[in-house]
Amino acid sequence: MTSEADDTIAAIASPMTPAPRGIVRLSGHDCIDVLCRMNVLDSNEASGRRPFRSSKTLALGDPLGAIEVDVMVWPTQRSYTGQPSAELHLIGSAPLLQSSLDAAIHAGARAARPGEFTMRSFLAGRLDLTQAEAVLGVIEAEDRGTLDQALSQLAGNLSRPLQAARSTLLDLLADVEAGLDFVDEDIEFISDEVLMQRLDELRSLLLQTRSQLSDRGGASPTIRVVLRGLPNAGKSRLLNVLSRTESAIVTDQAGTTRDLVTVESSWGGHSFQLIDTAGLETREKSDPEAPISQEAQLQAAEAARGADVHVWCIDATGEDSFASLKCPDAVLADAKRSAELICVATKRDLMPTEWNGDSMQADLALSSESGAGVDALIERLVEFAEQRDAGETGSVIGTAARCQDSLAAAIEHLAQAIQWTEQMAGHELVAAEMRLAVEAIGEVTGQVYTDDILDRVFGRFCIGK
Ligand SMILES: Nc1nc2c(ncn2[C@@H]2O[C@H](COP(=O)(O)OP(=O)(O)OP(=O)(O)O)[C@@H](O)[C@H]2O)c(=O)[nH]1
Ligand SMILES: [Mg+2]
Repeated sequence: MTSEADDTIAAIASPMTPAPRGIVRLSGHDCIDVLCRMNVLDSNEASGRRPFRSSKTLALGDPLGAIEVDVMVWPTQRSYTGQPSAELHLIGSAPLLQSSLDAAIHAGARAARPGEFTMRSFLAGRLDLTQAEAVLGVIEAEDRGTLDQALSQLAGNLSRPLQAARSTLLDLLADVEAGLDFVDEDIEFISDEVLMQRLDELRSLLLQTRSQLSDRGGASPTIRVVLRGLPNAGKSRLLNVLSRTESAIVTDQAGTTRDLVTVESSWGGHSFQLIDTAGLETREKSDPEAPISQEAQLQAAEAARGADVHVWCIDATGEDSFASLKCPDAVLADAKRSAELICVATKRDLMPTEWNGDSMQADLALSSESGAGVDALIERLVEFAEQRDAGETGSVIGTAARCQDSLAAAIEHLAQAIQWTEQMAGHELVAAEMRLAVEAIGEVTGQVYTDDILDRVFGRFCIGK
């Protein structure tokens, strides 16, 4: 697979469904020559070193004739794939895209295999393996939650700590190996005590990473549901009804809840953590309650930031509506990007029978007094949990599955290195285990790879990516 990394490859990089725009992508050392042979670059343009865009005509022969194309060229290694690359943008019609690809192949390119563009980017050091898998996750994401995970993986949130751990381990290994060279002179570059401590820290970090990955890959973690709204909206009473407990104090005085109240519940096989918060308010500085209120607001905001679902409560008997909340990005500005917003009209029993919450743009109306509508809220929560689980089959799961064995091996080699050190079995043995751990971590991020690993990662991509 890797030996052909210099070929110039071409593929249709946009969906084969009718669209205003479609893309044929090329990458490889002969990319510019291929474009010249297709007559979409002239000799002047072919010698440029800067990326450029040019409007051209591409002759596709009978019966299609000549079509307008926008040619975008990255003539040097400074491209996504680390090779001269180009894109032809044309009308997104399947026969035109196919004929343009045929023209590129006729001019000397080879049809790209699945994931070959991203693999080149990896081979050029533009992405590490977990980031390459995240590209797949971004392409395949069907909801904000999965997109969020994939973007965070693409940003290096998984590989950064692992690369740092590998680099620390290499430094420690250098110390241990330097000591081996001076063993007769009794020179020590690192004490056994410090070595064991550092190895143990690295082992803990890897254990933590592995458990994060298995959280993503296996049983879904608890879903955090935060209840928010103005004072007296009925948040605490709703928490009690949902959890069938009397965990939160309920009174008719606004500002009852101060500390967060948290209860666990389970519906439809999913675990939820329900969090009751202080009602949103701002108090005058002169108000003796102001400092307590301010602290309660901070706590509520913090809980909101970490929540998966926001249940926004508004008293149905009041004047307010959810209109301003309907743009979740505005409301959930500093909340998780994947957070769900459910707007709930409370105290439904105090409203006329025919009232259903539409007038205040509620997602649902309920009563903690009669229990009406509470099941509908629970159904919404379970639906969210199911969607999230269904979404968690993307690349991040792929990463989790691929990396479990390597991480387990790295953890085991570190444990063995610690044990050899403790038993004073000799630094040769310790160094050998550390080297194996370095290699195992490198398999996760891609410093160490085999054709088999590359096939597993890039074989899951579609052609053109
Ligand atoms: N009739 C009726 N009263 C309700 C309902 N839900 C809450 N209440 C009443 O509304 C008042 C406020 O309820 P809480 O649950 O304490 O309100 P809260 O939003 O937690 O208020 P703060 O903690 O002050 O922010 C209490 O007197 C509740 O009994 C409901 O569904 N029907
Ligand atoms: Mg309350």
